[in-house]
Amino acid sequence: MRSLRVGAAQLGPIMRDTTRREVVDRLIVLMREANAEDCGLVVFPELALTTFFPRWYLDDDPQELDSYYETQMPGPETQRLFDEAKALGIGFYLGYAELTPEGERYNTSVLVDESGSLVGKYRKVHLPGHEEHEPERPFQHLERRYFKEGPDGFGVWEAFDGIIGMALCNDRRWPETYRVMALQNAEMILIGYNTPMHYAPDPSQNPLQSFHNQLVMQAGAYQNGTWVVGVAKGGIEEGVDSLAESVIIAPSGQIVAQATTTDDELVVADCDLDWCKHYKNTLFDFDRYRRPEMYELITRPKTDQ
Ligand code: CDV
Repeated sequence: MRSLRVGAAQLGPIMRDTTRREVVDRLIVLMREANAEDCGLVVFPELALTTFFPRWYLDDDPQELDSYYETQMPGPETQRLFDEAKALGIGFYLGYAELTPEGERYNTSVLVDESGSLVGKYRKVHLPGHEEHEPERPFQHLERRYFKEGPDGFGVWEAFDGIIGMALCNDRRWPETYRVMALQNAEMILIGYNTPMHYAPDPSQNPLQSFHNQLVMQAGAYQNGTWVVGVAKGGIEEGVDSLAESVIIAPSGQIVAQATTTDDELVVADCDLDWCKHYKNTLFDFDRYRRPEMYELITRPKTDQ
């Protein structure tokens, strides 16, 4: 049995004036807690180093906007996290805003192994929200203004004695996110998220936030025979209430651990990576049962009946 004990390190709110140092302190507390529980991997949320700044239109203050991005990973403030991981011998996934030397901006995550070395980087593919200021909204969701769509797609990495994939927030709602990684034999998919309880384009979805969160990640896990670790930044951040409910989901689609608060909280589960084989070798034996030749888009002529 290849067992990986994983800690889903949910974060409560991070305010506009919270410093990186204060955030990294909180991440280190959670990392130490995960280590004390013998975790081999700890998973932090999307944009885990700052407040969720796409809620503001910041054209009047480009300096403030720039302050939310990392130009290096590890950088001056995050090096402590890498050092701590190495000292403890624990790996981590971390979401953050990336500003490249070429001036490109991405919503990014990294996977770091137990020696503190970078295993891989993922740049968010499905960017929700809008490009322009929409003052009629109670708050903005300007991911499409502040980030470029990730150009690299969904890769997987050999790490932690398994095959690990990464995604970010809105990606979790799209079946192809999981399927593209499962076609590369993903055994565990790590997903950080920031999900406001209010969805301005269609508030009828507001009461369904929790249901949809579980629906997509449980289906993604089951239909692809993979573990899914979904980790929130939840609670009321700068007046915006966001879903917490971080979860660890087995390849059966069952939730094996779930956060109970909307604050910093670690939930832990022993994840048997060999459990994936049950599904990948039976119901979801892709080589045997998938019919990709049937997946072409065909517009059929209208028939009489
Ligand atoms: N950060 C996100 O990607 N949030 C989206 C919201 C805006 C719908 C999500 O899918 O949770």
